[in-house]
Amino acid sequence: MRSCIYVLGIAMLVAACSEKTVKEPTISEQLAERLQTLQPKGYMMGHQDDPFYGVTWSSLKSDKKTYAAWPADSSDVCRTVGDYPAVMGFDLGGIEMGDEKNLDSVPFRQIRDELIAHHERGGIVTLSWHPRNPVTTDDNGGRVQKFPAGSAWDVTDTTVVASILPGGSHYEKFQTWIQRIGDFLLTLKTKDGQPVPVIFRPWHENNGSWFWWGQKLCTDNEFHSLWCLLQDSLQMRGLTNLLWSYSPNLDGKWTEERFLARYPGNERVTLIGEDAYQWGTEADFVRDLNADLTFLSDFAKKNGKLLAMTECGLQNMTDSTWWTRVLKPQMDKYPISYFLLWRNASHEYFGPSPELPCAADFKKLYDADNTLFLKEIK
Ligand code: BMA
Repeated sequence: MRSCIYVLGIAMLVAACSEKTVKEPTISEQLAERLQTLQPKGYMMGHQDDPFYGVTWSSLKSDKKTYAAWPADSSDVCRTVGDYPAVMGFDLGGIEMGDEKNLDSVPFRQIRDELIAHHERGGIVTLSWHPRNPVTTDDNGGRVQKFPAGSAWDVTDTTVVASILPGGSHYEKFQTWIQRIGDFLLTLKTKDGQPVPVIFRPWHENNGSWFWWGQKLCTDNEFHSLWCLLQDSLQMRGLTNLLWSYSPNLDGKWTEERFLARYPGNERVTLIGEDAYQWGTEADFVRDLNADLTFLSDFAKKNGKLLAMTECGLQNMTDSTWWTRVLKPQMDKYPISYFLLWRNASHEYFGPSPELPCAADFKKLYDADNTLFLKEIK
């Protein structure tokens, strides 16, 4: 009898252990594993708003009911090199108001369709969110009169973050905003009902002071509370398909102490990003980028995090060899998963287009062994 109980005990223990070891990874954990596996092969190329508009075309000008008639393969990256970006980025600014279109006039319906389509063709998707200023925007969802009033860039009021935290004057309003973004995120499912994995990158560039959640606009504690408020609310709604990316801006002067002051914590972040544009001189950009990527790659390695250039570029490609001459040599030195060039609008573009002088350089970038486009990650 005693030996029976002993055997039963062992069997239960083994069952419990194997239950633990076979626990299915969540959708975001599977995405993290995919990124880990791809990283040694090189870094993926990403582009914001890639399927919606380019330097010379736009699907948004067509009637909103007929947008589906727009060629489904429209993409400046694809038109230039014959392959899609591996990563596509989209922005949810405006979802908080219940708007039909985002801040760049892309219908959310179209964002959902293209995001799912990119996932289904084997690509990776990332979402940013430029919510309006909850204190200075009006409640009616009316377009603000004069930019940046009421927008994410409205930094006239330094009490915004405090006011949307529990007990704050705009807490209820922000709860509605979180509800709305959650509602949208919950619709990101494939035809057979599987949630689409998404790299989610809220409250980005928070070490600058150009967004209402920026460095001089809230305290370290307020920023932490803001991060947790959004993350906990979305996780409570079962959104386990979000891979959380913490993406400060190009800085050049990180110290561990400064970085940790606003870092949400290892249990809250899977990917550490860097938003890095060359706004000034090439020399300054290269210096600051290397300083940051040295610090961030070291931090990411020590803490088991992924690393990426979550936004980058040179506005309007004023130097047509910038990608292979300036950007690539720096990225080659660090274990980044991807780099995401910002959007190609007619007035501001960061990606290639066959009509532009930079197209030849982009083809060189495409031909390099360590740059990964869609076909190479499938
Ligand atoms: C900024 C600019 C804006 C745009 C915003 C959100 O960097 O490109 O024109 O509205 O991103 O996409």
